[in-house]
Amino acid sequence: MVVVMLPRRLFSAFLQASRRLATSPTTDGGYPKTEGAWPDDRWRSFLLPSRAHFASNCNTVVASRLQERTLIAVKPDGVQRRLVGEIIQRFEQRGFKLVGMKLIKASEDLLREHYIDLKRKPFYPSLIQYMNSGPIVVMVWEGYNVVKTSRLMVGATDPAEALPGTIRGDFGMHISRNVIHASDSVEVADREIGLWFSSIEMTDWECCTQSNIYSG
Ligand code: IDP
Ligand code: MG
Repeated sequence: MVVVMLPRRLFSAFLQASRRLATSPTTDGGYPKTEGAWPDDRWRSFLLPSRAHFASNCNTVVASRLQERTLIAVKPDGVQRRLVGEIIQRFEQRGFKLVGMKLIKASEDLLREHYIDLKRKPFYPSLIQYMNSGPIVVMVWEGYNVVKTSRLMVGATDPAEALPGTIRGDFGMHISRNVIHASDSVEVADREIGLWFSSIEMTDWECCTQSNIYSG
C-alpha cells in the first residue's frame, strides 16, 4: 500500500506544481514570480535553479552585452563626402557610447589584414586600393547588442539592396563605394578592434545618461 501511495502523492504534487507554474505570472526571463506558488519549496529547489542563481546569470549576460563593442569605419568615400558627422550622430542618437576614434590613412598591410577573409575575391585588390586612397575615420562604439544593431543601421553590403533609413541605403550607390564598415560578429569585432586600436587609444567613461538608455 505504501509503495502504491508514495508515487501517487509524488505524482499529484508534481502535477499541482506544474499547473501552478503554468498559470503563475512570470518575469521577462520566464522564471515564476510567486514564491508560494509551489506546494512545497523543496520541489522548487530540486526542479529549478535558485532565483538568486537565475538572476545572477541573467545579470552577468546583460552586463556583458552592455559592454559589447564594435568597430565602425567611415571609408574614404564617406570622409570625402563629409559624412563623418552624420554617421557619428546616428550612433550617438541611438544611444551607443563612443570609446575610441581616429582619422588615419591606413597602410596596405593593415588593410590586407583587416580584409584577410576576402583575399581570394576578385575585387580584393581594388578594395585595398580604394580603402588606401584617402583617410578613414575608425571608431569603437560600445553598448547593448551593438554589433547586431550597427549592422542593421549600416544596411546591406550592396547599397542598391540597402533599405532607406540605413546608412548605405541613404548615402550609397554602388557596392564598391559603400561608405562605411561595421564588424559582422562579436568575435570579428574583437579581432578588428585589436587590429586597429591599442588599449590606451580607447577610453572607458561613465555615461551620465545610462539610466535613461538602459533599465536596472
Ligand atoms: P560588409 O562590408 O557588408 O561586411 P563584406 O562581404 O565583408 O561586406 O565585404 C567587405 C567590403 O568589400 C564591402 O563593404 C565592399 O566595400 C567590398 N565588396 C564586397 N563585395 C564586393 C563586390 O562584389 N564588388 C566590389 N566590392 C565589394
Ligand atoms: Mg564584412
